[in-house]
Parts: sequence; structure tokens; C-alpha cells
Amino acid sequence: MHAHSLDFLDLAMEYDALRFGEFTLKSGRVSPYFFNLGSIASGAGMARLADGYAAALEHAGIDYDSLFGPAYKGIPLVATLSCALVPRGYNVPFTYNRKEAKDHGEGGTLVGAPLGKRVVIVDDVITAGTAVREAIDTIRANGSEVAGLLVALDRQERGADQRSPIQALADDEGIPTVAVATLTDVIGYAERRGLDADIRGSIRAYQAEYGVTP
Ligand code: OMP
Repeated sequence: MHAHSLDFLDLAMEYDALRFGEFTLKSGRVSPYFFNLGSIASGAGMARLADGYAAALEHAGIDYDSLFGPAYKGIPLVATLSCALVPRGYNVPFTYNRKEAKDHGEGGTLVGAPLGKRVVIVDDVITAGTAVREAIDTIRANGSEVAGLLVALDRQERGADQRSPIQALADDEGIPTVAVATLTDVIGYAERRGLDADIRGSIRAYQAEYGVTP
């Protein structure tokens, strides 16, 4: 496990952003664990979260020139990530969107810098890939290329076919995904930090039912 993955999971536990229990996902699946990145809502927590994204992005070595944060959760993520990239030597423009178009003032749905040529999408969690699909369409509709997808957590679940949405994006469209942590990391983390055996068992059972081979 990468150091940035371990740090991120420690942070998620500290802020109660990683929870165990019974959660109905957007996809309708009932999961024994849930990540709510919205719980990391203080300056110190957000700085650590943004640094985790920055470390993962830098480590991936993707060729990109701008960042896009889809509304709503992607907005603070893209803004703080761009700040966290500065001490690493990168000054990257960022853009985000509104859910509804505005017909006065600056107008439109995009806010911030104009989209670059090669854009990295920054989002919270990917499960079935529905949220990400919308962001890809937005970028392409504006004439830019999707250079990659950066998320805090890849749940490594099967999407519409036997593949995860991330595998489908890579195979079908050549879009790489970078995750600060994956379900495999969550399972490794649960062992390493000695989390309750029932929790570990239920996550493994969930992975056996809905997971993909990474
Ligand atoms: P997909 O659109 O199916 O990929 O689901 C991703 C979205 O589900 C995220 O943007 C979240 O809004 C939400 N989600 C979480 O935040 N954390 C989880 O652990 C799981 C989900 C989810 O519903 O799948």
C-alpha cells in the first residue's frame, strides 16, 4: 500500500468519513462500508486530504494541463488540490461546474479557468461510474480531452458488465484512473489496524459478491 493511501485511510477514520454498518448506495447495492468525504470539513483535515490527492496524482505521472471538479463534491476538492500542488512545483488552473445553467452575469455552467486541452477530473468516490460519466461528457462537449480521473476511493465494483467502470474507461476510452485508495487498500488497512473481525468479514463478503479483480 502506498504511504499516501495509508495516510488517507487514517485521516478518513479520524474524521469518521469511513464508516461501517449498512449503507444503501446510489447503485442500490447495500454496502457494509461507506466513505463520506464531506465529513472531512476542517482546514487541517482538508489540507491533509488535498495533499493525499496531490501525492497520488504526482505519483501517477499523467500528462495534463488543467483540473475539473464536478458539482458539488468535486468543487472543494479541485480547489484545495490545486493549492496542494503548488508546494510540489505545479501551478495548475482549475474549473468546476454548476448543476444548473445561469443566464445572467458570467452565464453558462462552467466556472473558473477555461478548460485546458487535457483535463483531469477530480471527484470523491467511484462505484458504478454514473457521476463520472456526466463529467466526461461535460469536458468533451466543451472541446477538451479527458486526460484522467482522480478519485479518493475506487470501490472496485462491477459496473454494467463484469468490469469495473474504471476498467471500462481504461479499455474502451484509454482514460486512466488514479485513486488515493482502493477497496483492496481498505481491506489491507482493516487487517493492519486490527479492525473488528466482523467488519473485515463483511467487507470481504461484499467484495466477493460485487467486486472485480483489480
Ligand atoms: P457512482 O456514480 O455509482 O460511481 O457513485 C459515486 C457516488 O456515490 C459518489 O460521488 C458519492 O456521491 C456516492 N458514494 C459515496 O460518497 N461513498 C461511497 O462509499 C459510495 C457511494 C455510492 O453511493 O456508491
